[in-house]
Amino acid sequence: MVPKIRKKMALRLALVGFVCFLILLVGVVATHSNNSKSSISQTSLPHIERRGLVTRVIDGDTIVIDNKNHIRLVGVNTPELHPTPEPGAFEAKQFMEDQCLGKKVGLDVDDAKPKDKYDRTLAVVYIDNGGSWANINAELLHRGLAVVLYIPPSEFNPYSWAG
Ligand SMILES: [Ca+2]
Ligand SMILES: [Ca+2]
Repeated sequence: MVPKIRKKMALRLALVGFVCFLILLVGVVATHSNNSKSSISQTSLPHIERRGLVTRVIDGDTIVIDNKNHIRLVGVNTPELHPTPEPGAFEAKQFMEDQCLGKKVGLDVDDAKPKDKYDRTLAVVYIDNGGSWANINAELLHRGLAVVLYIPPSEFNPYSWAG
């Protein structure tokens, strides 16, 4: 009788141990996924009017979607690369490449002024962060990679992103 009871106890202990391990594992995975998302501010319900694949990053504030449409990020200005690179120009371009190049993005086109004088679409660019959207124009400001460039009329007030 005694060995049988011990066997039952051992089994029960093993089961409890396994359940503890599972709980721990779930906790570690949850913590990890939270950390990986916390770097970029999230917007739950942006107004996305168009979508496109980013095929080229020209500089920190200008991208090309679907190989043809030039998009100028509205409300912000990043340092120029040409004719001579200004301080921070490469950093801003690199950030845009890391965030959007080769990815599908959402656009909220400026209803008050859809294009600039160079025929580039003026828009807020949203990146898909696994189900939630991040305003990349605002992110450039938050990271100090861009400054506010507010040219009315505009649908957007970039000063409201800067805080
Ligand atoms: Ca610029
Ligand atoms: Ca719009």
